Amino acid sequence: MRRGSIVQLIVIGVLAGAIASAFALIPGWLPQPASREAGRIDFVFWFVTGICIFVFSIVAAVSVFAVWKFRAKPDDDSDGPPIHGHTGLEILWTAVPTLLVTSIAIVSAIVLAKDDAEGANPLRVDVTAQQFFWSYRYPEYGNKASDILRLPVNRSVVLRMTSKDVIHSFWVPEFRQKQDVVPGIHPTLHITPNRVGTYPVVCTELCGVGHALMRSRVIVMKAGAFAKWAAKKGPS
Ligand SMILES: [Cu+2]
Repeated sequence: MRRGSIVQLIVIGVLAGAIASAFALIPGWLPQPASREAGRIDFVFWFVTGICIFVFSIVAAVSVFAVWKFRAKPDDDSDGPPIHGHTGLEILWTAVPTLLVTSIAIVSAIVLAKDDAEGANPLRVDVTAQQFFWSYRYPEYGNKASDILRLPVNRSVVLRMTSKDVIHSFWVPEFRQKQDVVPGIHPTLHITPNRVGTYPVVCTELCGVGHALMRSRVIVMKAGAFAKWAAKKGPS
């Protein structure tokens, strides 16, 4: 291959990579993370996206270059010259994807294990899903009931989930994690909210005619404000 061709391939690849990166970064696809776990999940997301952009740049460069340099004339119906194996190239295109997929698996496994680990002194909240609403109870505070999930900031939380009827799925986009709530089993989800604010709780498993309306809110509060609210008697 001529040096000029390699330079052209690299220029096309860099251009394709720049356009793909702009599409990935500029629109702000994800809401601002609001938990420690979300930060780690975002890291995996961008790690994988970076690898995708890298692979896309190579494929786009070779495709554009081939269309540009080796275009057949309109009346040329002949086959191209046959291609025989190239051991070096075959080793390369097996080794590189193996390396990339293995690194994604390792990074994902580490993040999954860390996100699933319970922090010190976690606050337990019982979450009940049913057609078509969410409700919450706080065993540490006399089983206080609430229709809104209130959580203290910077404290590890364990949600213990129950479904009364069909399969639902708990999701707060700002916390990133999703958890299916299957009747008969009680999955848990560990969250450490790290930003005060109000975020939506969404059911992400089609659960019946009211599924689209099965929404609630989570309010992440300062520790003092949460303690004050939790100490108040009666539902709120
Ligand atoms: Cu639902």
